[in-house]
Amino acid sequence: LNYVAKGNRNIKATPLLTSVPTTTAATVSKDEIVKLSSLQKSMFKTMTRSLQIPHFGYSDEYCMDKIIEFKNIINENFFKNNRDELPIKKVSFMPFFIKTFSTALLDFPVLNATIIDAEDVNTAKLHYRSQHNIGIAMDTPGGLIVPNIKNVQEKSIFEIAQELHRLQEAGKQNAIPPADLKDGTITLSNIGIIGGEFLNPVVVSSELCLAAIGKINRLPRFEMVNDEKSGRLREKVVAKSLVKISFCADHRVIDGATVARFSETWKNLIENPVLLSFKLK
Ligand code: CAO
Repeated sequence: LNYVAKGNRNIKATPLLTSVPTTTAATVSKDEIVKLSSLQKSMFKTMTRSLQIPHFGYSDEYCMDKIIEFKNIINENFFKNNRDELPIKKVSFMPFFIKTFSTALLDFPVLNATIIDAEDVNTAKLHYRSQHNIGIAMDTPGGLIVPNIKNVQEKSIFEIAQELHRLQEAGKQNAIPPADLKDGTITLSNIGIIGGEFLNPVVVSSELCLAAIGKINRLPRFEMVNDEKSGRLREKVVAKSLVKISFCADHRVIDGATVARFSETWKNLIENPVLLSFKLK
């Protein structure tokens, strides 16, 4: 995923070499052989390196109902009242995912670490990184690119939304500044904006963990409710907005239980965003 961060530092100056777009459907009327684009070359190298890492996957389903409510309140109040003065006009889901992810990460610093001197198990060390530079997989006209938002642990949801907007606008022009592509520490990928529920993500060699977000769907689930007549608890089918989250982690140093505990912490924040305010200074 972070192939651009590692390999291609000159995005604006490097037009795609292929005549066949990689991100949209194109009709090929006759057979054609084209060189890999510079983005594809970088992805080729980084992903080949990635697949040498023994990794594992983990998935769970999170309820989005309260984040949707939270987002709607912000969009209907904050943005409605200050619309003309603000650089962005609304907030999407991503800043909430990013902030809750970083808040959960504060209790699991190993997931934000990297392995150094990894060639030999006797010299290998873990570098714990205090900055949460969260890479955002971005679908741009030039292809997949992964800029990162620096120091998310110190940023508000509004600041994250502004940064994301800046990166998205630059991504549309294939003009993401090289500094935004460097020094990522962990990655989030929201594939659900396009479709699909699960992803089988691949972690890059400079990071230990990555999480992918699927499509938010309205689905029926059982819930325990108080029966008004009997006063007893009973099961009821209710509609919920649900999203599947898929993780990939480096199994050389991260175990499944750590990712499962981290996921439970992140899930709790997404399902109860009021908890975010408890640590506000
Ligand atoms: N499920 C359903 N709807 C979603 C969603 C999800 N998971 N994520 C976002 N949406 C909705 C938003 O709410 C918004 O709807 P409204 O306009 O009605 O509010 C709409 O989709 C557009 O959202 P956005 O453009 O504001 O996007 P975002 O901030 O949520 O995400 C970004 C930004 C950069 C993550 C996304 O545009 C993107 O590029 N995703 C693709 C990532 C990718 O390619 N991953 C694969 C990597 S492996 O090859």
